[in-house]
Amino acid sequence: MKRVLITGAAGGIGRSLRETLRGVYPALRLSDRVALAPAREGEEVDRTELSDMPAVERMVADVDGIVHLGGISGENDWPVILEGNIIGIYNVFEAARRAGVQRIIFATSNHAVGFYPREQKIDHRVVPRPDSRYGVSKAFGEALASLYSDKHGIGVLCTRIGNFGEKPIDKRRLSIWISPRDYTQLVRIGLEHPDIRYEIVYGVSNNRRSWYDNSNAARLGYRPQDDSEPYAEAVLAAEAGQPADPIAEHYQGGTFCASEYMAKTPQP
Ligand code: 15L
Repeated sequence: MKRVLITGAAGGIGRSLRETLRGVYPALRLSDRVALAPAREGEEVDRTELSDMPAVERMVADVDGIVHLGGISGENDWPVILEGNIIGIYNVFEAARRAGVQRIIFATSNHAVGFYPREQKIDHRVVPRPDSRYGVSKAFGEALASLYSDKHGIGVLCTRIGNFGEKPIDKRRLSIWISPRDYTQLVRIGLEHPDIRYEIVYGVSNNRRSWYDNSNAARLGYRPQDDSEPYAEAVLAAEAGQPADPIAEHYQGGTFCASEYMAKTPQP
């Protein structure tokens, strides 16, 4: 990997990877729709709207691998999701194919499978159960990645990210938290592992309360170093006595499931 592109580089994960991947590859190309801090040594800064195909083609020129974080990072109205996460990811994969890019790491989300109940441990083989239009867009991205892997030979690692941050912020996030250093490790596996064709892994730390069987990530060499448990007492104490929505509490996707919920009988 000589030149690695990060889309969505102005977001929380992008800003973190800009630091942790600095100097790991000879060139980091950082792109976002908004302005970024000026390039330092070993960096290139780019400004691209992912719905603009000619601009996306320029963005991917001469890169060996892409970490695709760009797009909308939560629930939104359909036109916004359509442009940012459906048209946007199509443009990235199609431009990558035309440019001969061999590797893509896709930042998919726990919300692609958010309607699994919390008592069920799920692995990378479960069918999608999106909990939002946002979750549907992530499931679409996973399917598109599968197509470009099978048909065009691009190696893709789909990282179903739980919640990225310095520490877990609530009870739900104790089960799905990922630390910056663990996510960096996963991204590096995606870029550097010699045999990735199409893989789904969970982007979570080694959390004792995890809802995921992340054996596929372990098979690829992922050895997460962090666990949310040391934060559990403080997180649970801060939440004690707060009213809990029964739908949000029942499903892994939490409030993404409860929002706009109208079904009379909850699915198991
Ligand atoms: C996500 O996919 C979002 O990008 C992030 O903002 C959080 O909402 C996270 O999921 C989560 O479930 O905590």
